[in-house]
Amino acid sequence: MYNNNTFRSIAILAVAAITCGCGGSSSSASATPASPSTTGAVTVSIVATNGNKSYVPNPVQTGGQQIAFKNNDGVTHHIMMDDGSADFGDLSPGVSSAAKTVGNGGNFHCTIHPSMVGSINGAVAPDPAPGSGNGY
Ligand SMILES: [Cu+2]
Repeated sequence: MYNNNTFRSIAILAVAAITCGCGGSSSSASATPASPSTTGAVTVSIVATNGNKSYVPNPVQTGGQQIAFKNNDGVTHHIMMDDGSADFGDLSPGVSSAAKTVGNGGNFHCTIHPSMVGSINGAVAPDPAPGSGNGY
């Protein structure tokens, strides 16, 4: 249960986070988040913070193509291969990552929400154990 001051602080922080635009090197005034081209790549949609159901499709089949992630969720995600071979960076809502080569595949996760697991060219990554964070 929050009192009014706590709630107001959270609301102000949320607005600040949305309007900040921190970390971007672009000076573009466009209202649409810039997304790099993902032509020819397999694009994985990030749909929720929901264990191994966070991505569509999952598992991902690349057929040797590059892979990119598009954040169709409402919060920022940061996708990385478990083995560190590819890092797709911070993805704000609506933004697509650059397309990257992922070799023979493997498992990946969100560094912000470790319960968000997925797999490339393999079996479905197991849902994280209860208690591993983000409601799991
Ligand atoms: Cu995330």
